[in-house]
Amino acid sequence: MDNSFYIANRRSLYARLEKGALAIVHSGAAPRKTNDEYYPFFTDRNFIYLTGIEQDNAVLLGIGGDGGGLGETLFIPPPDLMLERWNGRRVKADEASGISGIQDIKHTPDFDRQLDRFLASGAHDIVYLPLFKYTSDEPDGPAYRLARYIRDRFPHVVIKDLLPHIKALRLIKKPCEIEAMRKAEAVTGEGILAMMKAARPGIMEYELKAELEYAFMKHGVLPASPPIISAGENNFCIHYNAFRGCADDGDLVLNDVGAKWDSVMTDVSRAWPVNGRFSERQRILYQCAYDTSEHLFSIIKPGMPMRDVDGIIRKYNFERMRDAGVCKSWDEIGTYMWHGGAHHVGFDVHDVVAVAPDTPLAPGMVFCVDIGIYHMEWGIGFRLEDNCLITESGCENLSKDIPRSIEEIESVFN
Ligand SMILES: [Mn+2]
Repeated sequence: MDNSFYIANRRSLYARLEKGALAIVHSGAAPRKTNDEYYPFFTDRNFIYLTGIEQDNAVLLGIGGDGGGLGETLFIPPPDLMLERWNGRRVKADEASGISGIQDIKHTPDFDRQLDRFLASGAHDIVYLPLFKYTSDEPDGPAYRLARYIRDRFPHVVIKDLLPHIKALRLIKKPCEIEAMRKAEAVTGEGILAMMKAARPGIMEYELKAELEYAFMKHGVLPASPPIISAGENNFCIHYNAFRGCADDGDLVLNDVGAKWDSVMTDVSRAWPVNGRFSERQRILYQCAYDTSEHLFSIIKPGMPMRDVDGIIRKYNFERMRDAGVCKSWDEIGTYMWHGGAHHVGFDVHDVVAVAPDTPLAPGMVFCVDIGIYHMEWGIGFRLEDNCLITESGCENLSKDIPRSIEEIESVFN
């Protein structure tokens, strides 16, 4: 993505904050896995949204107000020939400046000194940090550690959460994000088609995973999040990740996968019979989900409250299942529908955005329309999940080209 995207994101962010308030965002570091081995580094999504830089142990220091980025500094790890020989090249100052559009590049070890100077000066008495934990008992990340440091050394400084401000920005996707998402959708489609084309009764889930990853890697693209590829009864584990099962004749294969392009993710679920033909019961249930999805894409438009997406999915799908004779009463629907159907997608696969149940849909939002049906008695479970872009007049299904109707799916096997 062009650095004008990151520059605009930072300007919008700084403009939301009090004049002189500091905004600090860390890129993060990979946690240790075992002995001297680390998990792969995954750049903090807010850091990359604001800078475009994939480098561990980097820090963005911005200053609030309408200054348009005056006073912002990016701290990157200094060149280190020995460490780079082992662990790979570090981003250099001129590259970092080119990618992010930040003029002032310094080295990470200078960050503490500069922060101390700023806070001691009395000119900056508010510090914004993105204070996010998924569970309250998880170890402190760099923002929490820094918050504690500031509280101990500079008790007059007020610490505020930067996250609501970044979440407000991330809610509405810019045209370049949507372009990146379209590319990611195309790669996602290639991955799913590769699996369908390789399929035959008896194929292992890990073989299908290899097909998906090979299709992605031909584009140098990584999965947005760990792919979910399961078959038969394994489809009843919503976040299944074992890949050891076998897709037997008569099984539905479930893919809940997405490619990442330029930091933008997709999240698409498809289900298809490993033998290429839907059974009668698979056909009944799949058609309910498909009709529900088609209905949603025909009515979603700006102004509709976010909660209605989930609500209508559940109600409409219930009516389809009732008409098909599968589900007798509304009270039973929870037996077959195990999860909600609408989460935003963007720089995160479950995107971190400012959205509440009554938030009206607005152009530029992208969220999943996900219909899951789990019929344990019949041994059939699956999801049909697409990525919905809100447009000026309605919505667009960004993943519509990936086979989704029964006819489209069966024709891949013919
Ligand atoms: Mn998904």
